[in-house]
Amino acid sequence: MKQEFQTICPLDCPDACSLLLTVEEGRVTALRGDPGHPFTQGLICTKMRTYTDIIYAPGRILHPMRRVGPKGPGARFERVSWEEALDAAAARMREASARWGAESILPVSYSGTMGVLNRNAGQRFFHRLGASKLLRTLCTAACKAGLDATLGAGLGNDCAGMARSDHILLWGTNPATTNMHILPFIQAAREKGAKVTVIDVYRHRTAKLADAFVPVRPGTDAALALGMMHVLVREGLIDRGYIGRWTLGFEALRKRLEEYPPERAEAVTGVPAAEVERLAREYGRARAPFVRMGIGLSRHANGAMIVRTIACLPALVGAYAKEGGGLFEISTGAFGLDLAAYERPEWSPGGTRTINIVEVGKALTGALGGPPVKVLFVYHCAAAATLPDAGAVRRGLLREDLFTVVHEILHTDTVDYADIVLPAPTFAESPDFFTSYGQYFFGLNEGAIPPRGEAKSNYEVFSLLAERLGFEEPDFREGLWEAAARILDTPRLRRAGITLEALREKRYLQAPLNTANPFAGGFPTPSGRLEFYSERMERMGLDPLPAHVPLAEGPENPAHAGRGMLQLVLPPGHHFLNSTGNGGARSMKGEGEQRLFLHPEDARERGLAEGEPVRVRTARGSIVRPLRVTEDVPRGVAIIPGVRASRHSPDGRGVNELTSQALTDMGEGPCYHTNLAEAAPAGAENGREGGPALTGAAIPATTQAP
Ligand SMILES: Nc1nc2c(c(=O)[nH]1)N[C@H]1C(S)=C(S)[C@@H](COP(=O)(O)OP(=O)(O)OC[C@H]3O[C@@H](n4cnc5c(=O)[nH]c(N)nc54)[C@H](O)[C@@H]3O)O[C@H]1N2
Ligand SMILES: Nc1nc2c(c(=O)[nH]1)N[C@H]1C(S)=C(S)[C@@H](COP(=O)(O)OP(=O)(O)OC[C@H]3O[C@@H](n4cnc5c(=O)[nH]c(N)nc54)[C@H](O)[C@@H]3O)O[C@H]1N2
Ligand code: SF4
Ligand SMILES: [Mo]
Repeated sequence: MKQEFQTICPLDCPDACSLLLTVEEGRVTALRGDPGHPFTQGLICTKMRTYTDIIYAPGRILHPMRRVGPKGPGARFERVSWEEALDAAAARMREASARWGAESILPVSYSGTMGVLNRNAGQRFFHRLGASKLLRTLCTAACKAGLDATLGAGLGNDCAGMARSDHILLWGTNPATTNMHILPFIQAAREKGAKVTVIDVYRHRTAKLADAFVPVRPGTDAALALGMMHVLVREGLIDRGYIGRWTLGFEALRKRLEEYPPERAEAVTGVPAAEVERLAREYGRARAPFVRMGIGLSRHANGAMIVRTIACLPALVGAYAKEGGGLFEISTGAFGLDLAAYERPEWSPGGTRTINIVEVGKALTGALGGPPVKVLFVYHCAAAATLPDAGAVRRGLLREDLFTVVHEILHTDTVDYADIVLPAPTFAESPDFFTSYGQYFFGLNEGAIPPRGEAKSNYEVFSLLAERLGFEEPDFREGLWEAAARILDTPRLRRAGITLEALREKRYLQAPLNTANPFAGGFPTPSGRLEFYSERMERMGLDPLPAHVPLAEGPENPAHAGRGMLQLVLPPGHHFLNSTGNGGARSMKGEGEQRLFLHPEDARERGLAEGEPVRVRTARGSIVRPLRVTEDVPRGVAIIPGVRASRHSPDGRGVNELTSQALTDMGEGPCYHTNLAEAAPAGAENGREGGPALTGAAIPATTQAP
């Protein structure tokens, strides 16, 4: 018998698609995009089209396991019962609490599933336990902080509106890879004559489809935006009415802009002054310009300031209020769930420490101070592959005195370090409800097939652990949908008719706000206006006005001038969702061998040839990858696309060996794209783990003002 089930894609992707799963004889045989969903529009990406490779992966974890023998690559496991596995985990947590205090227990979770219930299932358990709290900042924290400063929230004009724009800037985003469901809106605009410009650090898939590509040096976009704003003001291409009614601090901004003539923008960004002027004039003369800003852009030590600065641009021309115009980066501010009712932050004892997920490497190697981490509980996170400074994470995970539980679908790098492994279900097997960070729809997944093997969801695991630890709060005994109903039960959502019942009936519901322009009634800032000048930033000791802040680990730092260093950026791969595609046969084949991309001149100067192994080194570590010589990458920039785990890397070293635990200027996010690197022939080292000397001490980790 053939049946079709409607679900939501659980991957950490802005599109949060509605999917139709074909099930035959209890087996998922096909996945397709739901033609009825206004954002999905029947389209599906390559990652999800081939997702049966993950549901039925030969290496899928189907039973609880216990490690036998040493930790690390090649670790061996034997099957145990759920009883044994949970008893062992509970006993270790009890013991660690008694000996070192509950803060010696650290949960690490991120975005294997974006289902609201399962993504956050451990929160109340670890709060009740008194464990160290995890600050989950990998993805949107820095851009949210930047948007908060200017707009007051993580909101923007709905990307569907792009269909009515006449001028589109794709700024630090590669939607053909990371956000494909906006392409039909862009195409519709283009058919009516809109121009599409990509501003990025390399010519990616989307840049090749666009009308124009503007390469910028990594971490310099604020200077480009300020140069454009300088021209807009100088040439009177601004909307004084909008500025007067809806913004704060224009006079201060105008003065600041005097410091950023196009010539300065050129010197900082590498974009010729004439090109800065052209970009500004096209933008200023457009009827309804739309900026789709990427999140990747914010993964720099100055990332929040970059986001905040670009978000000022549409206000100068009044684009936020124009049909088809405006700006979008994230929509997380729209949904207004009562997560506290679910997560119970009040159960965590006062003063409990918080550990930033960016700094898990430091936490595990004792570099943060405080109680040692003795029990690590990793769920829906490929920590050893995706967290920055993977070398430090790996050294921590190798500690003999660390007890690690990993709850996973697949055998990831992290599993190699687990004492106990618990089997998790895929979304086809695990009901949940969803919001989105790239569009404005709630969605529901009631599952399609029973869990494979003995897999249990995050939600179930924490209910079972709570029982073992004797937690008596009724929360731990409530059913999944009871919890969902409580999370959705807010006055705003109730008024808008957004309830679990309504979601069951309609399958997806739009968030209750004016999605075309969430700022039509004012901005959710302290002043109610878009803040060119931010008193909150001033109070934080930051520059209250938009500014270009040079990267300390960047070519503008005199300490690095003339050293021939490359700015290394590590953007997502087309066939993977973070490291998740590493586990799918067709994704691996589609993505092919991972390579280092360099400009022909940079390759020549270093004696590097196409296809040859190159050692790429930063202050954190080094990896070896074959070279691709390409003019798609500007001079001075190096690109390695795709989050590849160690076990799927030729040298046993994943890309995040190269990244740092530095934090962004606001939001405490990661700096995956702020790296200075050297590249040298791997063969020239006679097997030595060496190459040109580059020490951690040479590179200050944080950004400083000039
Ligand atoms: N195929 C695929 N899709 C994905 C993901 C994936 O791994 N693979 N990951 C998902 C996740 S978790 C997220 S958060 C989103 C992120 O998706 P996006 O918001 O699109 O962000 P990124 O793709 O991380 O980065 C976007 C672009 O920023 C560029 N960039 C880096 N530094 C700079 C800079 O200084 N200036 C400019 N102008 N550009 C810069 C990179 O080259 C890259 O092309 O994508 C999601 N979708
Ligand atoms: N170099 C570099 N590194 C990056 C990025 C980058 O652009 N460059 N992007 C960063 C970003 S934006 C993000 S969001 C992070 C994401 O980092 P992660 O959250 O680690 O994302 P994934 O690599 O997709 O790993 C998720 C894991 O969860 C498992 N999983 C899926 N569903 C479930 C479930 O229901 N339960 C359990 N227990 N497990 C499940 C999957 O099998 C998978 O191994 O990576 C970051 N790392
Ligand atoms: S990964 Fe993104 S584009 Fe692909 S199906 Fe999931 S939500 Fe849609
Ligand atoms: Mo992300």
